[in-house]
Formats: sequence, structure tokens, C-alpha cells
Amino acid sequence: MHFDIFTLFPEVFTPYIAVSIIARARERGLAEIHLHNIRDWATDRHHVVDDEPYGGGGGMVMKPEPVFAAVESVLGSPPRAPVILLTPQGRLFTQAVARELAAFPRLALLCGRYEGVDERVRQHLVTDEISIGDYVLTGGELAALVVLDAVTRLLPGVLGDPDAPAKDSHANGLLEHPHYTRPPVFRGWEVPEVLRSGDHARIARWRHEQSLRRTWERRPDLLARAPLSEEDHALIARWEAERRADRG
Ligand code: 6GU
Repeated sequence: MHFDIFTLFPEVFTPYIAVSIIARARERGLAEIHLHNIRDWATDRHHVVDDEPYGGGGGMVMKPEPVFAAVESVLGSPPRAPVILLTPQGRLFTQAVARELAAFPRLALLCGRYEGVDERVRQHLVTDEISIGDYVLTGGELAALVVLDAVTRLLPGVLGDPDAPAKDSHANGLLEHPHYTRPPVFRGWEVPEVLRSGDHARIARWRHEQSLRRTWERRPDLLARAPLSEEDHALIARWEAERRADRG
């Protein structure tokens, strides 16, 4: 995967992409990350990249010329990759969107700043708009890092265990089961017996049930879309009955 990141703050990305799984993906040639400072394409003496909004109202808007010049000089005109604007007005980023993006050979991530980006950038340059949640950040940089991270770890060969993405929270529409490691007893708190039993079928059943229970308790909104078996539905019906009984 080839990422082109367009930003006014490339230095934000450098430390994160230099460590851990992203760094390893780059070293192995599985991910290429190119940072482009939009300010480098401002042609005036002071390299101005923002201006006041037409119609007034305060705040600053990113000018269209440097953004178009940056993206078109790197990706051609029209751009030969999806151009994704990170904005709180975009479609919500989910694991399904991460999987969708991981299928492209190349992606451009455009980080908005200030109060916004000139509308002509959205209309005539951008092909997709993504938000990472219903809250407001000061710019798209953190959102671009979120997208970069979530997509990179899905690329074939990036994670040591090729089955790892299938086990992630959200991969099957459910949250993950609890995890434990040594010691078997910590401050008197024991690791559940089933996990030390060596009975793989029992462990798999326990994990699935925990995963279902957690999702039911914490994120019931996810259950509506998760692929559930007859047994899952029966378990949930039992928990709901218990809950009603508890509430008397
Ligand atoms: Cl992509 N950008 C900004 N500025 N704020 C956000 C966001 C993006 N996603 C959630 N909040």
C-alpha cells in the first residue's frame, strides 16, 4: 500500500510511523508512507495556505490553490488514487471501511485544518470523506493516523499471525473476549479455570460466549448487525430473562 498524506503538519506523523507495527510494515516494503506539506505548494512570498471565509463569520478556511497543486503534482490530474478528506462531516470510519480501504493499492489522505476547507476542494478533488467519530478535533491529522494505522495492520503480511485480523474486536461484529496471561493467580485474582484446562473446544465456546455477553452488555447496537447462531440467540434470550428477573 502506498499512502500519500497531505497536511500542514507533517511532523505530527513522523514519530508514530517510526515505531511498532507501522515501522515494521515500512521496513518490509508492505507500506510506503509519503508525507507532503501543503505549504510547499503555496506560491506567494509568505506561503499563505488559509484565508477569511466569504460571507464573514470568523475562523479561517484552507485555500483551494495549494491543496489542488499539492495533490495533482503528486497524484496527477485527475488523481490516480482515492483522495480522502478527513473531516467531522465524513462517513463514519469503522472496521468495514478499514477493510474496504485496505483493498486499494494507493490512498491519498488529505488533512483539513482551521474551520474547514474551501468547498471546491470537496467538490472537485476529494473522492471520499471520512470522520473518526462524533467529536471535533482541531485538524484531520489524528484522524489520518487512525485510518493509516487501522488500514496498515490489515495488509497481508503486516501482522505476525495471518489470522489475527479475523480475531479482532469488530471483525465478526462482536467485541473481543477477555485475555489473560501469567501469573495464574495475581493478588488472589485467578485466571478462569477453563483457559488452563487445555480443552480447546471448551475454550473456544467460553471465549465466544464471553464475546457475545460483552457485546450484549456494552454495545447492544452491534448485535443487530452481527451474524448470530441459533445458540447465540438462545443465550441472549436467557440473559434478557435473567435481567428482567433481577429487576423484579
Ligand atoms: Cl476526520 N477531523 C476533525 N477535525 N475532527 C474530527 C474528525 C476529523 N473525525 C472526528 N472528529
